[in-house]
Amino acid sequence: MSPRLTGDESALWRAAIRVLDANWTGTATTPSPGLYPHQWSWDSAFTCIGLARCRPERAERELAALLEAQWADGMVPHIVFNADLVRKGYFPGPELWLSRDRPQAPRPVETSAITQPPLHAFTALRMHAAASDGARSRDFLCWAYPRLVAQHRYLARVRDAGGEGLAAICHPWESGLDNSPTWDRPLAAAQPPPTAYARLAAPRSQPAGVDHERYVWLVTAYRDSGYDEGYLRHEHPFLVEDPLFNTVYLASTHALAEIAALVGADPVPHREDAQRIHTALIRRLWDDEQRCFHPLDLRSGRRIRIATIASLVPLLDPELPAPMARRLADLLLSARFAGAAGYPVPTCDLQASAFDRAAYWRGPTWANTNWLLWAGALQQGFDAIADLLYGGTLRLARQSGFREFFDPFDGSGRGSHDYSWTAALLLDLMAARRMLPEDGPGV
Ligand code: 2M8
Repeated sequence: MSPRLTGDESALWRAAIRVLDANWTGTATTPSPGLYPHQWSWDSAFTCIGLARCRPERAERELAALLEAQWADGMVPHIVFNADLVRKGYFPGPELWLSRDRPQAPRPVETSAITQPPLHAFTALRMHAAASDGARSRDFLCWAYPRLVAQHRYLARVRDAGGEGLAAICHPWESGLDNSPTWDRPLAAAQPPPTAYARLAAPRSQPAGVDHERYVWLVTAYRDSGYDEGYLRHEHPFLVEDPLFNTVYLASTHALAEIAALVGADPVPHREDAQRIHTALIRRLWDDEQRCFHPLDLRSGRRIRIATIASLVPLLDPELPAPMARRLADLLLSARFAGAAGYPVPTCDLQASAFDRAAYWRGPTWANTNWLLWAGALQQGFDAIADLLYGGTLRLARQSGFREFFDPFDGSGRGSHDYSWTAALLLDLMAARRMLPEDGPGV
């Protein structure tokens, strides 16, 4: 008999669904209506993983809305703007990106012109695995497959600036971990000219100041090149190979091979791509001295040696050599990460000088990175670590609700309330243990 939810867990399940229902716009789930009122790329991927457990048709609509906003070159934008919102509801909005001026951008929606971790093929496969209507779900995969292939071709064709199979990111926003200390050095090296940017609007409080100005300047520099591929590879001042982005890319490439088999396409090219990404991930980003993965700054040619949550995410690589997996597990459990945090896993090494328990991606615990590590721990057969991450993440939501992020020492909630991926991933964690409410998952 499958385990059932306790009263407390049933309440959590229902509350999570209420959050996702409230954040639904009709085509997508906003990360949080107040702070992030549009559709974000990797938020949608995480949210669809949860929606697949309770609102499967809506998961398909959401992923479709994102893929319909794909650029002609295959790039899946990190934001799809909601045209119904008053302008300036979020800065920077369409007025910074000016996607409407670019022939390769979709119509009539407006989008950003950079991407985010490509979790979408991985998500589509999970949606299929959770589906009760197999035929319908396969139809959706048939529709999504060529679009996902185009997304991966874009990454291989345009972003492999290092030439060995990894995809480089051109902006901290593409990492998803915007103000991670990882980006401090490459951002500091990317010096904008003194007149490059006059503040257009008062940005939100986090991250603010000089970093935010650099973020905007990086966008304007890329935009002013006409979002040119050659400029991006050869001149753009920020270009980094990141282990989190590339592990997600690898996981999705494996998923593409499985999707190909399901829709009657050839899985072999995807398996070959996965092999190439895996080899490059280890060859280029494994730091034997520090015993974890670190990003490679393609502009300076140097590793960025600060341990963050991204250093641990390669646990999700199914072919990670066992000694490396063990070292990552040791680091994860050490006093630098889970071992000294009451509410693991902090997003930055607790012993790093840049660690800040309250500052967004510089230390707090996030549900999505916990979820990635949980999936990675299961992948490696580290069941005790998976249990730790499962229990810790549930405890955070029980104590503080579906907050954007959490203090890693006392579990208090920070950032926005009713944050979609926190709610969605809680649903997935509970469903993965087959803990479903008596009256059906969609209650
Ligand atoms: C945060 O990023 C946006 C820019 O993309 C922002 O700071 O305004 C990050 O947490 C990112 O990972 C997330 O996708 C986005 C929306 O939740 O917010």
